[in-house]
Amino acid sequence: MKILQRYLLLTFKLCIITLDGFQNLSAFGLKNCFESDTLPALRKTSLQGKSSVSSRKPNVILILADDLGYGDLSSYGQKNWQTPNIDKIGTDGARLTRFYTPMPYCAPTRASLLTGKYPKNHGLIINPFPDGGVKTSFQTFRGNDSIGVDQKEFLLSELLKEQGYKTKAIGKWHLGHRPQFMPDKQGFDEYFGIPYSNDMKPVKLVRNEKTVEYPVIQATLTKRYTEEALDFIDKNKEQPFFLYLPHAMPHKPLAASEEFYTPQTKNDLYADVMRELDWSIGQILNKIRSVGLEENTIVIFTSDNGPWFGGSTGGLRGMKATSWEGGIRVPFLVSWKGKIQPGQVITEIAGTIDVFPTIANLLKIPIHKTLKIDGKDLTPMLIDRAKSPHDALYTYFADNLQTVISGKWKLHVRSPERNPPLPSDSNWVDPVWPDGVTIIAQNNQPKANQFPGINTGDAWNDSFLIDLETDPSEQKNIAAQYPEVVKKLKDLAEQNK
Ligand SMILES: [Ca+2]
Repeated sequence: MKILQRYLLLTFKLCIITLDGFQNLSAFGLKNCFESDTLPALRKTSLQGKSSVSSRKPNVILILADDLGYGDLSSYGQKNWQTPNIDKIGTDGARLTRFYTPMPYCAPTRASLLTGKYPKNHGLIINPFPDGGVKTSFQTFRGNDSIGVDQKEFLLSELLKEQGYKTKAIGKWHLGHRPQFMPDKQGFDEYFGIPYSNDMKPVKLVRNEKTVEYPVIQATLTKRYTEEALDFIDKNKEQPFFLYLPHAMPHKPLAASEEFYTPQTKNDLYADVMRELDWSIGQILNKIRSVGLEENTIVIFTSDNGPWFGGSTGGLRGMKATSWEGGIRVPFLVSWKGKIQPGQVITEIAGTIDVFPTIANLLKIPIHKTLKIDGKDLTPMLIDRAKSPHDALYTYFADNLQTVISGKWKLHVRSPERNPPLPSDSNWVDPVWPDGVTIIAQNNQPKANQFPGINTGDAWNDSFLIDLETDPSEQKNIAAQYPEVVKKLKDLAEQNK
């Protein structure tokens, strides 16, 4: 019912927008709107229901890791642990080396993933916090207990549900935990997971909107999310499905099941967690193959932002919550057997905002122009080796524009650092700690001296230009040598702040 209402609302808005003023309101343009050649997908499913949808429509599995760094996968250079299953998505298809999230933290990026918009345009620019935020010795995590992604936003889940897809979200939602924002109100038939970060109190496990476990046994979360995903694939192998799997790990507190936890080797909890995450993706890929859906399933793996302590940026500067590359550049792997040529390594710029339009286009679902999506379709890049569709990408922090990225250039418009700075004391223990049950003690978590990125280089000033081709670690400000580039990027910044 909500989708039908939204469709009618969308149609109404379209008509209003396309009319010059309201002089033709009696005719309402409705006929014209329904005859728009860009609307058939919405019209078809809204009017005919999902029974008419062909079972040959490709499935979509979108896996999002939490705080997984650019250097956390073997295929991106990680040497301390192996991630063969996650890497396989890239060798079966494409691996992108310059994929950017629009913000260096959770909720805004997740809303961008599902709406295709920059945070300033979908409106969720800070994290929902069930306890209103956390104050620690070095920072305040500002948040709000009552916010969520605006209900007028049209999510990827809703687009696919309109097309007759069976839809399920498993894991961290974080687009609002109040009833009106929950996944079952946002195009998902089913939901199972913690509705926000696994360090936000009260940590509770929810099925649809009902709490089914409190306190949560975090050690078995990855395992249980995986089982839930496998079950969903099994039950829906005869019809198109959209599985959105935003795993809880490797967000702190880290927790692994007994099968992967190795207390005998100290300081490698992050590796344990990564091995279990890799196992999870292996299970899902095996399942797709065993039920014969390998050639009819698009699989995507990415992360919502850079790593916190213990992870790796792969030699990029900074970390989560900064606008250095370590905070915003993340792995992105995509496969679709028979459609996306295997073994591609793509070095063009792309971003989280592109996932919605790319999936829509791969599935040949038209997106109505009134949705005003910021992302671009990456299909030509993935299928035909085209250049990036973006002249520039923009990253933000809350309501501030932070960086402009154009080809090899990156201009830092505002300070990329946190203020006050992150702790560096090796005895520092993260005071943010959830309620709940875990087999992992707090002092086993990575410490502040396990800084995940590079923390050297020139200090920021208000004219700060980096050549990422020759200086991916952002060590040297070369603004003085390229005043014309600085001017061009500052002009773009002005237009997109
Ligand atoms: Ca995150």
